[in-house]
Amino acid sequence: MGNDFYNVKMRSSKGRDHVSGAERIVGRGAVQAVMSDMAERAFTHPNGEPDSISLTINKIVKPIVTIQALPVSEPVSRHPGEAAAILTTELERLGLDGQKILRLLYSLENMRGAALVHKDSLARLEPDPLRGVRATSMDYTGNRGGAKNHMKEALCLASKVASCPFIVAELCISDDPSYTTGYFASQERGYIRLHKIKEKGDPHGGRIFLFGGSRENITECISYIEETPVMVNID
Ligand code: WAQ
Ligand code: MG
Repeated sequence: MGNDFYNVKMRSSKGRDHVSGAERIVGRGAVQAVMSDMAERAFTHPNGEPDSISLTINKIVKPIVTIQALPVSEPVSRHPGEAAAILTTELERLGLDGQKILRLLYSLENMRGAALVHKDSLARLEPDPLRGVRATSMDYTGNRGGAKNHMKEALCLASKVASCPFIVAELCISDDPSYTTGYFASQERGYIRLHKIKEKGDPHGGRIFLFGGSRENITECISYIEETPVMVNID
């Protein structure tokens, strides 16, 4: 009992709009402190005070997988054109159609999750394309809670997604109008930060998980990304 771990999740909304979310994987003894920290994070979100905050606690029943964070690199990227050029190079290195994939990335309507896309046909593989696939059930070492740490949370998510054997790469643009750094990530190339991937003030964002498996692997891939508990060793 004392050795059980729990997935603690927070979601907040204002009217019908989503405001913020967060999750942690912690031992029984830390649950109470984490819940109070998350409620505070929800109340003080820069997008305004929510009128509804949900906190849920779920005991982790599957074994927790521990992985190493992807190595981080930071090439010079001074404007969206430069970021797009780096993305294109990375996609072409994988033998993929960089232009088409970028067009899809910039055309995604804000979703809760990521588009799961076949790397060659670019077919959408999610059961619900409006929602997308949500990477959840993960946390990273040294997480002290508090306000959203865009980079650490993204590195944690990207490391988990890249550790799925059917994913060849991920592309990400934040939907936060003031956060203009995005990334490209893959097991081979690591986590490549792309500053100024969009103009300041642009509320559009999105994620693409590029799938390289066969039809039979889709369910297993989604189940790993959405459900397998993963702890990412970040330091
Ligand atoms: N799983 C899958 N997709 C998600 C998830 C999730 N858990 N959370 C968000 N998304 C999708 C969704 O379509 C959002 O619109 C989009 O990603 C962007 O989400 O090194 O803040 O939470 O400094 O706005 C990158 C940090 C920050 C780069 C990314 O994304 C760096 C970020 P946001
Ligand atoms: Mg956001």
